[in-house]
Amino acid sequence: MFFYLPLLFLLPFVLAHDGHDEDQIPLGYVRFPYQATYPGDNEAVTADSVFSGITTFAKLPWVQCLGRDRDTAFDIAFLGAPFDTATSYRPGARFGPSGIRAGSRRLNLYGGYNVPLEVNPFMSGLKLVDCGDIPVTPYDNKFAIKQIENGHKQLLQRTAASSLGNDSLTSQPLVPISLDGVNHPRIITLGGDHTIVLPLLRSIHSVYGPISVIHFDSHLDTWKPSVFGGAPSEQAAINHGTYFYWASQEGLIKNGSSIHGAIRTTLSGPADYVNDDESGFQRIEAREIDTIGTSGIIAKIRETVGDRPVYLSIDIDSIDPAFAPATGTPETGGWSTRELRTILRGLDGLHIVSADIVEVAPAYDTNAELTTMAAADVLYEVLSVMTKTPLGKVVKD
Ligand SMILES: [Mn+2]
Repeated sequence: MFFYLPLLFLLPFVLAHDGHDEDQIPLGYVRFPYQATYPGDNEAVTADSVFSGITTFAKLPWVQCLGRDRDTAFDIAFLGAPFDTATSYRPGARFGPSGIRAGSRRLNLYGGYNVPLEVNPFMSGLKLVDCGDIPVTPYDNKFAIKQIENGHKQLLQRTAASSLGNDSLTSQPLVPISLDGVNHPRIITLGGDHTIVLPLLRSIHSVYGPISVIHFDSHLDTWKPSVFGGAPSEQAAINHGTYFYWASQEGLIKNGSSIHGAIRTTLSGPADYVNDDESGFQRIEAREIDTIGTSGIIAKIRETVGDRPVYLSIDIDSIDPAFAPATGTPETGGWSTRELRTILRGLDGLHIVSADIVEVAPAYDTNAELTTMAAADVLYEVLSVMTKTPLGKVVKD
């Protein structure tokens, strides 16, 4: 009898509740900020809070851009490139795209308004989507690099969903800055190890020609294959420390107007910097933040790039491992997450045609998801800057 007592206590409550429909909690009761709200989504009744549901970047709509939804136009797409078979030290960046998406869940919990930039990138009127991941084989680097180029190209070569509109200062109509005069969408790629930037720049080149690059990284990544990896084979010569060397050799980078930031790697010798110069890059070293500060760094970048179209590549290892430990080749002495975010906001007004964040290897992260959260927040600044500046120019008579 003793064991049945708890059940007897419960019985009256169960009977009282039965049949009273007005006591039922409606499925759609969860309201902002606990329900991800995008315009038109207010009728959703499935679990869709920041901590549940299907995880896309910032809970944006998932569009199968490379598959059955290929006719759906967009303005800015997040796209995963889960490739990590050209790393030199700790592998694992193939899990970067899913990790960064998990780190981005809370991005618009409070609405997504960016206070310093005075913009809400999620409410800018541009169509933002998560296109999922490019199919990438883990068995054949040459094939995988081609898959990444083709996947990125397929999206980049489309026409953007929204028109460019008029210049906010002169009210003149804006003209696209692409080679073919078409207003192309922008893609924010979630890596993957840094090698993916070679196929991404090949894709960028097909639409914009040789491009200025802003590259945040603790490493140069312009190393000659004989110096980085030793180049035992043609395939091994293309890796996450040499892809910029190859991009430069192929003429994908605009020499002299490209720049690295946060550099602090050791070198094989001073010749590495000579080779880096020849690859077309200026350099800002991580320690310069102690002398010229974030504003000095921003000024240097803007001076180098000017008003040219620019591609932005962010290695998570530009941030100090104290803030972002989950990466393939961590280097101490880096910038804080706050400093990198400030510098990125300083790019406001530049024509950033596309961007990436790479080398996020979630297996080495803390339980608090420091690195994937930092990666997502860094991309939030990039997205904010992008939504503020259309990829157009005023044609002067
Ligand atoms: Mn790198």
